[in-house]
Amino acid sequence: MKNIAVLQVGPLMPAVQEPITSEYGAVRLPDPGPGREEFLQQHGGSFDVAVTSGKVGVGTEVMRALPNLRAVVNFGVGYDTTDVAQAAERGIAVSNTPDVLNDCVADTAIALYLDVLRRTSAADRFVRRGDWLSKGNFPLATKASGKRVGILGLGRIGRVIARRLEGFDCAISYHSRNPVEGVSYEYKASPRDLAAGCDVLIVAAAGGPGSARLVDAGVIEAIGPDGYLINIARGSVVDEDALVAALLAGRLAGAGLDVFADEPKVPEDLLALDNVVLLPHLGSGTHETRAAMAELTLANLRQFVGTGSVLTEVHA
Ligand code: 8YV
Repeated sequence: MKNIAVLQVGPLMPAVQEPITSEYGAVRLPDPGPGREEFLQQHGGSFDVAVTSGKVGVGTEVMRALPNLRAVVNFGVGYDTTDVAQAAERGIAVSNTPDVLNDCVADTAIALYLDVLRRTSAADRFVRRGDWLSKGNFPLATKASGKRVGILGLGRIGRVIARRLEGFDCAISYHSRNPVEGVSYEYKASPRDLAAGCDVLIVAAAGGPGSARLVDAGVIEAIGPDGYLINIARGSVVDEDALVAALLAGRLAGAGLDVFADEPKVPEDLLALDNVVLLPHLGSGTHETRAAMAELTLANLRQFVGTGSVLTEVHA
């Protein structure tokens, strides 16, 4: 096989960036701004593979400017930032890093679940402010065990979340594009039905055009003023303006969010709300899981260079 030319699109952790540079001579695409257009015009035709992350991806324009691209190797399970429709049309393989992050993203969902219902972050702020001394006992929270939990998207991560919630004696229902075989959880025909029948809605659906604003104002209303929303998937799956409006008006009891529509921007109105837990998209962010993601990213690249196909191919 001829020498493969590798393009790095966006920042990557050193465990990926260093080997792709030293072993494959990867060249970094200039970030949006001066020099990028010229770079793509001059060199775009020379790259076979792009290595990127779920945060940046290979979008429509960059992909068009790489006429000989044959693979996109994506660090991250989510690939909504990559134009997978164009990739499919052009026969470009796209790989992601499934499974290795299921535990950590599911753990993050559980951390948010417990925090939002039992109000541990709010209670921590209460202690630090000195309110325990001046105001006495912290207000009562909501029981977390035994709740009715709806999971939107019962894929790899959704199933691990469900398994963990079984340990909390929760009654689990779910909605996915199709019922999932081999699970005993109740299937609901729509996101709204799911929301209407649960105390806590956990969003675990993949991002991308097919799931944009699946959780709209009607779904949020169906969760109701005593219900909670947890999102560890993508900000795009939830109508963020509707969510903020519902939280401000008390039409939702609280929310736990690891993802946002326009990261790293978080709606200003949420910062003042004590019933909302805000995380900086850290779902997979542990040493162990990021190392496993790096390894799988490199394994996909190695496989492509050796055989012309990737290991964990995305079928959009
Ligand atoms: C990553 C993620 O932080 O894998 C994903 O889809 O959202 C996270 O694990 C991120 O996408 C890596 O760029």
